[in-house]
Amino acid sequence: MLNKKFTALASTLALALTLAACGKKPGGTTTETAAPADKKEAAAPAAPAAPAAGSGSIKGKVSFTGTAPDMPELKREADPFCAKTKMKDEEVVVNANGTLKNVALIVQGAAASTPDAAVVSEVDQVNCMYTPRVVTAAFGQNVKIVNSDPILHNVHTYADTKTLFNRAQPKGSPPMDKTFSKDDGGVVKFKCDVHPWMTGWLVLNDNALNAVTGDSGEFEIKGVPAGTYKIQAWHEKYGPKTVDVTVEADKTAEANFTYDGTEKAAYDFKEVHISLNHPGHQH
Ligand SMILES: [Cu+2]
Repeated sequence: MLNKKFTALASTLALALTLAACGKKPGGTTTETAAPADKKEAAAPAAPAAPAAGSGSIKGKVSFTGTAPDMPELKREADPFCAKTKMKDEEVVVNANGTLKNVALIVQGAAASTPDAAVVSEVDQVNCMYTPRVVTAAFGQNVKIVNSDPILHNVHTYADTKTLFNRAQPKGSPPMDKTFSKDDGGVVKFKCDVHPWMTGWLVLNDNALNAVTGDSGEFEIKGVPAGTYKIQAWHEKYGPKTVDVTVEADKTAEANFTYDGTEKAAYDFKEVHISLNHPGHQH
């Protein structure tokens, strides 16, 4: 998957940044520099170049303990093409295993990094729905917006209530390549003025150490440089939650979240996002 591609790349960049920033302390203190015998997953490709830093993974699950809200059928009759496919409102999707879908997870406090221009996050418009509904990207990373439908959509993006751009994308048009900056905030909302039910979300972060939950409610973020971070979960209706996690080289740390359905997104995600970043992070 794309996510893996840019996660791996981001980790390489992050590692490089870490090394550049910290320098190599000659004869420095032995922090958690893994003793060679400790290396269980020696197959990890990132290891050989930088034995002093290393990276691990973060794995977790987003549980939902409340009553799953109804998913009303969307009224799409106004457009004959859209009307052909019945769709439900996916603002809240509770999975069969009691987990929450479409929750974005971002690693805060890791070195800022933007993946190579070839690594893109993609949002498609399929059957008059943004697909996937929630995507993540690093600031400055390419976001490719595709229209696979045989009809006109217009991509209207918002930071809170402010329009970032609003562009028609008629049937058969080439994908739009866009990048977003820190000034756009932590969350960008996608709407279509032709089809008012269409909603999508782009969650942005300083780095590409991001994930979104799917049908299992689980996530895994690989290539996280060893260190302590805040992992932030974000759901469009229920808002952000944060967990502290320490990642050790070649190990998998756990970060689990629980929503009970009483939470409310205050749309102050931007503020939360910025205040939780390390003070010393780079742009
Ligand atoms: Cu549309």
